[in-house]
Amino acid sequence: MTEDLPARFRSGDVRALARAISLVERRDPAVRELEEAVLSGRAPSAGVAGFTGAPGTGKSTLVDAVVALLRRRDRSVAVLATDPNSPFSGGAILGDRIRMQRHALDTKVFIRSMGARGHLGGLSLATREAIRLLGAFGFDEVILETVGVGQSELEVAAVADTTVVVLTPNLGDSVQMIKAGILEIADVFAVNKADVEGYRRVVAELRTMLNMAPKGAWRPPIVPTVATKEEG
Ligand SMILES: Nc1nc2c(ncn2[C@@H]2O[C@H](COP(=O)(O)OP(=O)(O)O)[C@@H](O)[C@H]2O)c(=O)[nH]1
Ligand SMILES: [Mg+2]
Repeated sequence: MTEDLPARFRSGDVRALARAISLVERRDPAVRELEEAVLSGRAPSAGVAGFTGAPGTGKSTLVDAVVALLRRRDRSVAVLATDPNSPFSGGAILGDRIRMQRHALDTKVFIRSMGARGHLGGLSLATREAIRLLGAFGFDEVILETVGVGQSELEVAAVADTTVVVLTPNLGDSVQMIKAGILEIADVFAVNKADVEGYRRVVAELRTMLNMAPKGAWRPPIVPTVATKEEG
């Protein structure tokens, strides 16, 4: 670790933040020293929203829309895209980077992907630490985007204040989700691609399933969205 990493971090150098997250991801012992220096008891913490769902449901598009919304409210926001199957890390996944290009020059937006490196539970551990660093750095909000593949969405739910489960008008999606026990972890359901035929059926199907939950249990709202038009 370079001597001045904590100082650079505290001065708001975004490259120091990126480096700190890489240390966390690699489980580099040097991160301890940095954390001691920057994560004091008074370090601010960010609000955390998680978006999870099958590939292609429109999570990145939705997140991009939410980032734009937060920026209009002058909130700074960091996006962590985690893909437990991906060995890639350090920078956004290519497609997402292109999609979120409009925020590229905005210093109050930070976009980064993290890999899980094959550790079960490693994703949530590294994500948790990265979130603390992002909060200490001064970000108001952190958005997690993760591909829904079994364990990962449970990990997202564990670290996020609010978990949004993204579905689309495609029967396959919802059936998969139930298997993964996703009904229990959702605070909100987004039925995205509401411009595509069949979304009403998914909403109805979801409502039926939620009605089977115990009485008095939290009933997550179901919100139809059209991420590509920033609707919903
Ligand atoms: N018709 C329609 N297409 C959408 C909507 N939201 C996203 N898409 C498209 O769905 C594809 C996958 O979106 P993406 O955000 O990459 O999904 P992710 O894999 O869940 O992150 C892209 O081609 C998007 O343009 C929507 O609301 N309506
Ligand atoms: Mg994506």
